[in-house]
Amino acid sequence: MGLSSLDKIIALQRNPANIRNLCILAHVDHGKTTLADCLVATNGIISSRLAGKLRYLDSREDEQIRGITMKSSAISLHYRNGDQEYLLNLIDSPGHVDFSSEVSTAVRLCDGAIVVVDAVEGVCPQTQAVLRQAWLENIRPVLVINKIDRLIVELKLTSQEAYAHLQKILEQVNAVTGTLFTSKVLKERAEEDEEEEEKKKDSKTLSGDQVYDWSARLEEADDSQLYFSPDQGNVVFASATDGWGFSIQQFAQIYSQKMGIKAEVLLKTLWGDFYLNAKAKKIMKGAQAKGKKQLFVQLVLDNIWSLYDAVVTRRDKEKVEKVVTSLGVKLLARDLRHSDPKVLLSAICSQWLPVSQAVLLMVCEKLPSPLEIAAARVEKLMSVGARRFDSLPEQTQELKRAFLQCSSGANDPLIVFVSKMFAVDTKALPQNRQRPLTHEEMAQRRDLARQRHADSRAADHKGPTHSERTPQEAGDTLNLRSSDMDGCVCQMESLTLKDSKPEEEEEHQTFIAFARVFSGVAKKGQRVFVLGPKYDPAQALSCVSEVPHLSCCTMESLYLLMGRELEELEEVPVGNVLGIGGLEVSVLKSATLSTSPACPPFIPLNFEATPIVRVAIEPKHPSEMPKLVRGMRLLNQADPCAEVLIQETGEHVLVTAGEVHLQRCLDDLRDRFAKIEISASKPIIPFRETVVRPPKVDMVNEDLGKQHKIAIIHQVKEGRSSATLHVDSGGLVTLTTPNRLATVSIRAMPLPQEVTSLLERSAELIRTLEQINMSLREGKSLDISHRTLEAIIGLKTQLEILLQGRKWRNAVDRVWAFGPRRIGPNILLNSVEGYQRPSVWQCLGRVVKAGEAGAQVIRDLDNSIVSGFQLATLAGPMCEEPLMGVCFSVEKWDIQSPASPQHQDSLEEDSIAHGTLEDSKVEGSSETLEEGATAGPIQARRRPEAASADCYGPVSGQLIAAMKEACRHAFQAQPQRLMVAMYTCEIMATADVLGRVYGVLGKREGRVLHEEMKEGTDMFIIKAVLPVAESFGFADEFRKKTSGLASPQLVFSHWEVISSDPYWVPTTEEEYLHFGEKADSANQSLKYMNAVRRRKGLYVEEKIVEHAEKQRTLGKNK
Ligand SMILES: Nc1nc2c(ncn2[C@@H]2O[C@H](COP(=O)(O)OP(=O)(O)OP(=O)(O)O)[C@@H](O)[C@H]2O)c(=O)[nH]1
Ligand SMILES: [Mg+2]
Repeated sequence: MGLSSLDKIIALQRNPANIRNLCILAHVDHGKTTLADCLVATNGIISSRLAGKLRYLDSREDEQIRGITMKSSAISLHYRNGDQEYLLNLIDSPGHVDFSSEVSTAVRLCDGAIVVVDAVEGVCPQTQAVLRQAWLENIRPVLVINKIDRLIVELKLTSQEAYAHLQKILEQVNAVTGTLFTSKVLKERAEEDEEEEEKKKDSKTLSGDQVYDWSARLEEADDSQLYFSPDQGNVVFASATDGWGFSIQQFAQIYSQKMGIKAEVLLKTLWGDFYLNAKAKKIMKGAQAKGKKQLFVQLVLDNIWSLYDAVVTRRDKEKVEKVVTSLGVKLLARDLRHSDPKVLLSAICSQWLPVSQAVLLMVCEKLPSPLEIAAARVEKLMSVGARRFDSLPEQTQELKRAFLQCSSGANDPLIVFVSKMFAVDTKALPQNRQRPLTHEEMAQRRDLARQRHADSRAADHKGPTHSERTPQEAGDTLNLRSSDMDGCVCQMESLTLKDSKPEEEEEHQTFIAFARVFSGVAKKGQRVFVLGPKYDPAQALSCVSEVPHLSCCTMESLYLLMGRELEELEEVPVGNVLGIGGLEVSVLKSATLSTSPACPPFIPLNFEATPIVRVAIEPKHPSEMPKLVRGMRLLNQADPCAEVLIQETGEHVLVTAGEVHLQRCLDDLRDRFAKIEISASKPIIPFRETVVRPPKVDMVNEDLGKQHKIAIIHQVKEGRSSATLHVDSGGLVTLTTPNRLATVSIRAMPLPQEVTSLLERSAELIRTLEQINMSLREGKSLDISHRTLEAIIGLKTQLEILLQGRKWRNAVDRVWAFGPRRIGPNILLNSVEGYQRPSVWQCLGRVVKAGEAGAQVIRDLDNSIVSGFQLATLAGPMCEEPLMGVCFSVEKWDIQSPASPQHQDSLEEDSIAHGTLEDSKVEGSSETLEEGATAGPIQARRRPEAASADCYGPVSGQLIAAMKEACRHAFQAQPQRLMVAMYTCEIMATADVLGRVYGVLGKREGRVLHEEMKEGTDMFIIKAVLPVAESFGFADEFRKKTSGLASPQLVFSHWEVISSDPYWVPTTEEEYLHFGEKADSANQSLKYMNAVRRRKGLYVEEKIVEHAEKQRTLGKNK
């Protein structure tokens, strides 16, 4: 980058009114990076001939090879429109669903977005997702309908048909926006009404009943600015590869001169059902009804269609020349002679309707500058968790002003948000890069050299007193003047020091923070506070001592992000996107930086992708483990979505969003972060365990009730009952702790499916609820926002609606805990008679009536029950996977006092049952002894009761273990099932490959949900679900089978119960007849379960050789 343009950008950074921070968003392959190329070419960074082919912002090798973007990257561009100069901080984002977290990081830093839609494919799942993300972050979108050339060349539509097609696409996009808008308005309305009602209650002025008209609010709300419409100037029609694009303003201007119609009139009528009455020279309405060509078709599309016809389809040289002269375009002879008509086409188009002009103009006019940041957005960014903005400390609320004014005065606090960390090669940093010399510097050096040459000559004449130098030395010191000498020596020394560093110690990768300044000026070397996500400004403002979640760091260097390159800066004022060096120690993935402790941390980024694909990783050579650990740490920091963890088994596990993401992470680890050979396990597929209602029919669809059960030969109910365990026929499990002091009775029940999915969806809310409960238990009071309370009440009401029936009477009020990890989709119910403990809803106020309030005391050891439940739900008995959709109801819970005589008896029994433990009972000793301590058996029998508990460890621990075991047995007493994670995939395919699409789906246990034909094309859209377990290699197989014509996008959607029972063996006569005694037909869930068990090193019940006499070698088998 030339110095002059750098200076210009630095100057422009100081004028927030002319800055636009924007990102390009779209579904995968809709042409974001190609469009970015066209914009980058306007700044001379790449040649305009290569624009659209180079994909400059896809700087990684794998991005170029695969042809998809994987990391979002930013570039600053300069644009002049008339006398106004603008600075555009442009971020290109990936469209592949695996990398949607990169979109979230980009959107947070921007004020506006260009949404690109492929004219053929229309609105796709990711288009909807990005529109929603833009909406949630309150940033304004503009639309580019790209690839219009495909309508001409591929689909061969007429201009009229293309118009109808484009109209439909606009409708689709607006429908998505409309839905978002409606839901927001209705929500706001509901909130306002509630607030009003509360106020009324407070002032006790009750008015009569009111009838709310919900649609009234929708009509009142102004949505005119919201929708995409060409006459609003927020839509550009383009073909990025051919280099053309236009908004209707451009055509309005062209034709207003030609036809003498006012530009404003044309602007309103160019898009829509208007036509030109040639005789009357008037624009009239109702083109469709009268069978006339719309103005847009006649004046705009027809021109483009005839150009394509002349240049690409017919290659009519004469006509081309005519068109060229009429457009006033100048062409080079080599373009005219080129064998590829596309070259000629883009040469003409890029002069006639350059896409960059149309897009940049729209961006500058329609997207907001940082100054226009909405107050609502600021409040949302600052209100973390359950807190309300107006409950924040006063100093914090004052910061809102700094945000809104975009102030960059000396006293204004600096507020920076870091949305991700990215790694660059240390050698590529500007301070380590050799800078090409500017003209002035070269001239200066030339002068110096001449002078030295003259000096040395003069010296030579005087005599050979001057020591001789080698030519290289002379070159090295070319620019040394005696006055500069000292500085240079220092510089040299520092260089030598660096060189002498051993190679291994050198950091190859440096982390740069991808950030934006929201207030104040960031200066190089400035010290700032790093605010963790849990930081509370109120705490910092009230106490002087150490504050949790607050640390300090120095911004060692600031960079201007220029795609593949970085430029060093001294300071960056408010409203700009920048890179910050030197934060790798203090910031993991994202953070808020500020000079003011009153600043709250920003709300966390909302990621749409769920990391689901996990693999275990190990180095090829075990000695390289430390390198791998370090590499994984770096990878974790460099990727917003990847998770790195060490499992209890000691495995290093990497969790990614999908197959492509996994591949990229592995490549990064191998080539950049660890630089060692690694081997990755097969993807570890997550499962869930659940119970279902007992079946009413058997496997051959016979009613079970009437069947005469055959003696259970195969189903061995091993060791279900023992001295401490009792399982009754109804599935109630009673378990006693080893010391016989406590007994729990538990029953497992399946939760209705709607409840499970509701709990899953509400995980965040339940976490908040849990936090609130925790603070209540600690006696702290928390100012909970109205919205959170509403949400909690909403969740409770929904649960009450869903849990109907005798079995669930009062169940919601008796919820003891959720699990695993206190937020999962399993419920612990308190059905213990006479134990009234506060439920999880205690923050909502009294659940029981005032009279009973006294009874609401938490019993001792209550926590152990919860812990046991958490453990049990974390790893189930089938294959140690988490449980889902199971309700454990504790029906009895007794703790006996240790001195009771009844207990002594049971202790005697117990000592028989646990023969090995006998010897640990020591007479008269109040000391705690470890199990297995050697002591005489005679002494043991006379041991006092009080100390007996100790030999089994603390009672709480025993109770945890007993509770866990009881839950597991209760679970096993019900029909158990495995649940698989499902992906949804939307596939677009042409009719001729449809058969093969179904073939691949069928083979992988996919299920087609629906199929429809895309209007105006010969494409089918197929929506299907597919188990994650079957998805590996799916995309590849798909591409191969359909010759690359269809490529699916897999998005995690839900968990599904596999209907087959993994423990199933034939039990009825019919089943025997149908399946045979061995019943060795494929049992999918058993296969999955055994695979997991084998991976975890658990016992797998399998017959390796059955009928040994029948074994034959393969050769004979032919
Ligand atoms: N016919 C046609 N093809 C285009 C046009 N724009 C882009 N393409 C092609 O579409 C493909 C994808 O383009 P990209 O720019 O990489 O798409 P992207 O949206 O950046 O894709 P991701 O970053 O992977 O989401 C490339 O092969 C482009 O050549 C266009 O206007 N017309
Ligand atoms: Mg791209």
